Amino acid sequence: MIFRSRKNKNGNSGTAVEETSPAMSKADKLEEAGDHMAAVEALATENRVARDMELERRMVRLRHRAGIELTETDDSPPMGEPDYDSLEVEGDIPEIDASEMNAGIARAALLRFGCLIIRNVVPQDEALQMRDDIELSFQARDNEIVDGYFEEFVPDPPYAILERRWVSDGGGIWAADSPKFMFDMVDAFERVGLQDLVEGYLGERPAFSVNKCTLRRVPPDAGTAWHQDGAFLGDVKALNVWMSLSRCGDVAPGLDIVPKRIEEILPTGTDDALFPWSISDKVAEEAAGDTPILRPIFNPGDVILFDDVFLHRTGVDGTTMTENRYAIESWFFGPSTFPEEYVPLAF
Ligand SMILES: O=C(O)CCC(=O)C(=O)O
Repeated sequence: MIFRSRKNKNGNSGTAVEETSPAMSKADKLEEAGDHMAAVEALATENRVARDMELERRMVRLRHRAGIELTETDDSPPMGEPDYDSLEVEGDIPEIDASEMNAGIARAALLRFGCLIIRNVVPQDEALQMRDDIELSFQARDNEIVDGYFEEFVPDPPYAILERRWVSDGGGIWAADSPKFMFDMVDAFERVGLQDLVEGYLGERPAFSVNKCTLRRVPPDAGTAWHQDGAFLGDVKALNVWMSLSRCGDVAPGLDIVPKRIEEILPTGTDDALFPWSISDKVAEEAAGDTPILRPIFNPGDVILFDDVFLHRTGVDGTTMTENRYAIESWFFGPSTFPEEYVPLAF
């Protein structure tokens, strides 16, 4: 938003009046014409030159409106083809460098091992900056400061937000509640090729959501529970891009994972399971069978991809870990399978 002083008849300055920036005017026209994502692009171009909270806030709103349209579809094109020939695995878990990443390898890895680790996806200094920004978002939320790092997103009716409290109690902030972070995150995902990878993997332009795109700050004594996200997402075509923004798995909580393809949703809420949707140790160990349960070490900017049937939990050890872990958990959906009670965003 530009503020310009309005001069009176004598040429003296009077009250300041608001004037819309050229990028905002362009976005207004594009939105009126129904092209929400072109409006996002116009604002993003301007925002890369001069950061502006108003633009960042508007982009979240436009992504939401584009997401509503995107998810009003019954089309479900086939998912990307797996490229088994390019998948070389040493050890128990497939791992590649960002320079090798593509949708075919990701599909092959998830179909064989349930997951794929990709190293160095975002440069470390950028990942650490994002870590600091997550910390600032938490501070803004905890001190009730509304400044672009944190402000609660209110969706267009009839969409409603029901479980924000549940996420914040679990050490998370929704990316949509941090317009500044959302801009940096989407920009980084686009720049490093994650957007193309997700689209190639799902076989269509993905939707993501307010509810399941979360910035995480996890302390060493955090709670944990084995789970498959499909237990509460329902029957979805989905991919989670989980990106570590600080070293974890040794000094800070990582992820405990069962690196094998599991086709079905396992029984939840049995034995010592903590929640109706979580899985007991007994069921998790039986499901793992001969597959070792791993706790990989991640550095800032590393990614693990997995889907809704992957068995995992937060990997905590209150006795040896001393630091918080920062990460992005971002779930992408084939639009026709978008979870009904979630609030859509276009990527
Ligand atoms: O970040 C964590 O510790 C948990 C992540 C998780 O459960 C998920 O990404 O589905």
